[in-house]
Amino acid sequence: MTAPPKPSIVSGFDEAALEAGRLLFAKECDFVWGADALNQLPEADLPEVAFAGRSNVGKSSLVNALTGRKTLARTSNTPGRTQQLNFFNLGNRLKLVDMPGYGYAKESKEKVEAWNDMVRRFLRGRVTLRRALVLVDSRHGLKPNDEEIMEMLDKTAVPYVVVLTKSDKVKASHLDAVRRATEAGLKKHPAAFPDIHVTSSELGLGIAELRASLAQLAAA
Ligand SMILES: Nc1nc2c(ncn2[C@@H]2O[C@H](COP(=O)(O)OP(=O)(O)OP(=O)(O)O)[C@@H](O)[C@H]2O)c(=O)[nH]1
Ligand SMILES: [Mg+2]
Repeated sequence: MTAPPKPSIVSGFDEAALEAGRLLFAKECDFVWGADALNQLPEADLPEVAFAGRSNVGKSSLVNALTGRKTLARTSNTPGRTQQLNFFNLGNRLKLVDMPGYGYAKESKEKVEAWNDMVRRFLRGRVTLRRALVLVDSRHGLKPNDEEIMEMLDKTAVPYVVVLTKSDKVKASHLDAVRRATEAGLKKHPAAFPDIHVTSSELGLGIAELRASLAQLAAA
């Protein structure tokens, strides 16, 4: 008996798309600027992808995993590490925007509110923003503050995709349940892509597929 043909589709991405993602994310990626406020944003000159999600969900780690650089974006065990809108230029084709987390942090209430406000207003008003990634912890699934940000993105018609993070931390059965519950939860959100990405920045799972998906947004 002959072996079955090697599948050319990996989670909906064909080999050409995966290669386009690999090539894009192999390019130089430089930190451009960290904005403390919306009047300090860098020029809106490239398509942008924003990394949103609760504090500590793994936004900065995902920027590092995608770009293959361990310390490009600063990460920490302590929630509230990222305190600015941090812009990274990927090969002059795409900007990645690592954002402060919403939710909790060991900072004053005022500071956390100010970050939340900056994140929301950035997501609502940035003309070059092509997509938001809404990161959700595989252990916990969607939480009320994720719902809130998704409702806001629905209203402003910013297309977004949910990325389950830290999939290495849960059993396959739990992951499957959270994935199904999350997909069901997305049905009521018109601007959400129905398919979600399951990733582990630690193990590199789902990273090639996410690169392929983001490569479709990059400037020529
Ligand atoms: N096991 C595991 N740990 C992860 C993964 N991704 C991130 N972490 C850990 O989770 C913690 C938080 O990661 P960060 O990337 O700093 O999270 P963040 O969302 O940027 O957090 P804030 O900037 O504080 O909002 C760190 O200790 C990371 O090492 C993953 O895929 N697997
Ligand atoms: Mg961070």
